[in-house]
Amino acid sequence: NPIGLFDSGIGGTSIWREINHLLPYENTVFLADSKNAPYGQKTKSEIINLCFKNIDILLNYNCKIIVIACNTATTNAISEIRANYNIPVIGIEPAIKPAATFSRTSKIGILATKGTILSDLFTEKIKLYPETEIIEQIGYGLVELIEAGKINSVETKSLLEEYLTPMIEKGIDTLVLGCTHYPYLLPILKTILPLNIQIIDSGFAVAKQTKKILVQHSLLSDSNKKGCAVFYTNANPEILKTFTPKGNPIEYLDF
Ligand code: DGN
Repeated sequence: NPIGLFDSGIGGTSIWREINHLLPYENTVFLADSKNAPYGQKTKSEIINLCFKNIDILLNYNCKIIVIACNTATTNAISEIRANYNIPVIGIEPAIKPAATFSRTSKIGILATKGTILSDLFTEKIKLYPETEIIEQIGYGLVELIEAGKINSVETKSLLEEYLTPMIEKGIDTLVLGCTHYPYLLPILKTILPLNIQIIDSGFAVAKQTKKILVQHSLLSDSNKKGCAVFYTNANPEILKTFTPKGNPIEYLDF
């Protein structure tokens, strides 16, 4: 049975890549709910309902585990999801702990969606690091630009400069990418950030956690075969295609 992943759009393919890299023998089904992107601007109950809808579809494909490849969905809905589904669920949250541990200036920046930054879960988590100065920034507009395939646009670069300059001036040495769309901005981020600022995201940690839980539940597939992947989107498949490795089926699905 496949691993089921979903995101409020195409960004979660960055998590799919990490999982596929670590577990190449697993089958995967990825749902890109681009029609409803960005979740970051929606209310908690809207986000919960969208998550339930996505998980119900993934369960129709007999998924054995669900990976929420979206920080906004995780931080707003993971408890409700775990309370309603009897299947292992892996979530993704901004990597505050590794950032706080690695930072030498004890100043870290976090770039994430409004939904993530304003969530109760995130607000509680940052309280655990009173010694670290955490500079939060909502990435207004970035998900929309990425969804529109405008990663390398002047607009994207100037928004990033606007969001990051205050953090750079305050002396951060670590930037947390708290949205699964943002790893696709790495090439531009590297042109904006000084070399001493390290950039971290949670992709690899999520892949490792997925493997751990599969092992715990005896759900890991036979590592001698190669897994296959299917990507579904409820928006333009051509854009999703540019975010997935060649040769994988990408299909339009009305959901
Ligand atoms: N990719 C989502 C996340 O990680 O939060 C954000 C997309 C959105 O809907 N705002």
